[in-house]
Amino acid sequence: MNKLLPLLVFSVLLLIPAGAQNAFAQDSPDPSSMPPGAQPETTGDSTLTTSFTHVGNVAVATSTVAISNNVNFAGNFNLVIPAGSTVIQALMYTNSWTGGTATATVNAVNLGVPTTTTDPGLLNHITFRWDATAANPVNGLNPFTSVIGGGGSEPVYATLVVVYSNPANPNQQVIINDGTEILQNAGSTSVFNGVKAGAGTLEIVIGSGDAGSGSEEIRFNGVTLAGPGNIYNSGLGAFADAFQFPVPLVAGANSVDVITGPDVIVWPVTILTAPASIVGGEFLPIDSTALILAGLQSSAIWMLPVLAGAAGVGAFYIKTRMNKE
Ligand SMILES: [Ca+2]
Ligand SMILES: [Ca+2]
Repeated sequence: MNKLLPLLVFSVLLLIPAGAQNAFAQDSPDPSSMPPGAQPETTGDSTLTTSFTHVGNVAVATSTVAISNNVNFAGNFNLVIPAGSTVIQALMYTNSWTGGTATATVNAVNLGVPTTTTDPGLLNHITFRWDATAANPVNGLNPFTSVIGGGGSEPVYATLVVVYSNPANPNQQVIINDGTEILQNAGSTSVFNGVKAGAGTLEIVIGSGDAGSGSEEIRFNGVTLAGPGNIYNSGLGAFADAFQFPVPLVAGANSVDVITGPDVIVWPVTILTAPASIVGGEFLPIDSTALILAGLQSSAIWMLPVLAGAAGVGAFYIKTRMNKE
C-alpha cells in the first residue's frame, strides 16, 4: 500500500545540507612533512558525504589550482560558464596539513569564515570550505587569494566549484560530496544516492599526489576508470590532480572508489552530474538520504520541479511514499 503525501516547497533551488564533511590531502606520502606525532591516516575512515544536491536546469563548472605548499598564495580559477547562466552556488576549498586558520578572496570578495572538516585519523589536516557565491564567479578567469595562518601549512590545492543554471541545460541534478579523506595504502568509497539511470559526469579532486608510486586507482560502481598505476601525480602541478569521467549511472546508489598505494593523498570533493528528475510524468527519486524534510522519513521521496517564477525562484512539488508496497 502506498500512501502519497504531497508537499509544496518553494525554493530558489534545492540546497540540501546534509552531514557535511570535507576532505583534503597532503603533498606527499612523506611523513617528514607531517606534524610531530602525526601519522599518515591509512584507512578509508572519513568518506565524503553529500553536502548539496541541486536539481533543475543546472550544471557545474570547476577549477583546481596547485598551491605547492605556499601559505600565502594567489592564482586564477579558470571556469567555463556558458552565457546566459545564473550562478546558484559557489564553493572554494583549500587545505592545511597542520591545523591553523585560513582566509580567502575570490574576485576580490572576502569569503569570510570557512567551514572546516578533518579526517579523524589525522586531525591536524584541515579542509577549509568557503561559500563563494557572493563572489559571483564568471566565465573565464576568477582571481583568488588565500592566506593560511595560525600554524597552518602545506596547502596543496585550491578548488572552486560553481553550480549554475541555464535554460539550455537539460533537467539534471548536481550532487556535491565533500569532506576530508586522507588515504595511504587504502581506498575509500563515496556514494551518490537517488540517481536516475543514464549517462553522468563524475569529477574528483585529489591533493598531495606525487609523481611516484603505484597501485592507484579510481573506480565507479566497481568498474575501473583510471589505473591501476600512478594516477595521482601532481597533474596540475605540485600537488594537485583533478579528474573528470563520463560514467554510466544505475538507478539508486552509485559509488566512486578512490584507492591509493604508498602515496599519501587527500580527497576533499567529488561531484556527480546526473539526469534528473522527471521522465514521462513520473517522479524520479532524489537523494533521499540527504533530504531533510520535517517529519518525512519514508522509504522513498519523490520530487518534481513544478514551476519557475520571477528571479529564478522555483517550486518543487514533493511527494512522499510513506509506506512500502
Ligand atoms: Ca582516512
Ligand atoms: Ca602518485
